[in-house]
Amino acid sequence: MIIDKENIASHNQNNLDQHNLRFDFTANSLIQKGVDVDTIIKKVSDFQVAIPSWALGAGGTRFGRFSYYGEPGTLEQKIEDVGLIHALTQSAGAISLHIPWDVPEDAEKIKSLTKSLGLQFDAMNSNTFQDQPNQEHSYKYGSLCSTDDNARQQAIQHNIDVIKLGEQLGSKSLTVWLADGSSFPGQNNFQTVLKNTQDSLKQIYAELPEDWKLFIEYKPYEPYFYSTVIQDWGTSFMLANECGPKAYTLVDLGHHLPNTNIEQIVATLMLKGKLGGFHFNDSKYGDDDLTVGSIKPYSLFLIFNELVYGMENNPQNPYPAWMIDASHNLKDPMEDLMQSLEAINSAYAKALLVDQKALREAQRNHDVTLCQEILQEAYLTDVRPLLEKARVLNGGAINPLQTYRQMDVRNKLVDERGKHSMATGL
Ligand code: PSV
Ligand code: MN
Ligand code: MN
Repeated sequence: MIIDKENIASHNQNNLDQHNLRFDFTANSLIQKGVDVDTIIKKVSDFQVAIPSWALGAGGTRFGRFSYYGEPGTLEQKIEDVGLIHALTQSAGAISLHIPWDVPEDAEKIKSLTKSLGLQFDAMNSNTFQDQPNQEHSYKYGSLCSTDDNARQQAIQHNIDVIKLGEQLGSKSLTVWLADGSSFPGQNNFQTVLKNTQDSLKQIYAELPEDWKLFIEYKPYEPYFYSTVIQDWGTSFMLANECGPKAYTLVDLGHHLPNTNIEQIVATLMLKGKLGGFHFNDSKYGDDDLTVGSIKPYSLFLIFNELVYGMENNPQNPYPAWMIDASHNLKDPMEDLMQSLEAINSAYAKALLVDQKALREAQRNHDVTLCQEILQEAYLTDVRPLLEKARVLNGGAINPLQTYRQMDVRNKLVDERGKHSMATGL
């Protein structure tokens, strides 16, 4: 392990005075306003976001893939990278695997490595959007929606196999994202492909262990450009309801058409107890998978405002599964993921600062101006010292990114793994 608690503690020494100064100022200002600062720090500490195995390698654009060196070439190395991020941030306590990219040679070994780094297994992700070498039936024209019974059956079986593997590892959920759709009008019969998808999901659901959840992702377009079978939250919600109580909708921030009111979708799903999971990223145009909070931080805050409200007021909704779903082709993925975690924790902490009582009162009085003021008051608070405190208390770095650079982690990984290692994945 390149980083241990002692290393981090010694780097923290350089930042401690600054941190204390900033923390005291922020905490005192908030306490004066009646905020329970300790509770906010505790909630931020408890908030753990999974890192997907495919986010540790350099993702491609449609036109090229540029390595950034020292990429994790094996599942063990991907897990170790998440371990590094978690050691520094104390907020990435889980990894999400994608099958068949991440099939372990020895599940027990992988399990104990993961545990030794303080990580858990988040949702398993199936892959029926690519044909694998030697695969018998092609997914070129769809998988769970396919009108080719053989391809459809093969895709169902793959999902069942992923559940079985997840059981060995100790995962508790399966996320299904389907590329299934069409690029040209007339290519698919909408009703047939939807019905096939529904039937397939029901067969997968029937194999789900009692304590597991099924997450159904939606996406309006891409890779196909005319229609996607599970195109929106309504379709996902309907399919989840058809499957049963262990099936939920999963919201991926990048899977919406521009200007969609995602916070309202969140509120609706939580009211109905069907928001199962969340994939964080940011985008300008579509499924851009950019660093969380890099384009629309205020939207992220508004989404968290609904998540916080939902977590406090909707016991019918289980605690959602959190994951970053990003792709990196310019920045070092580990740096990018740390920036994303900071943005997530920051939006969460700000949402926790919203004076819910005052907001309800202002809403009742139809004081629209005050409603906005209350949200802005929370959003404009600099919560970074609170996030630093949450990390320090758990043995993380006051400044994870700076510590990562000062420790020269990337170059150490290049020494260890070589320059041209390559991750399996997108
Ligand atoms: C494709 O859009 C995608 O980004 C989905 O969001 C999935 O969650 C991910 O790939 C992995 O399959
Ligand atoms: Mn996703
Ligand atoms: Mn996506």
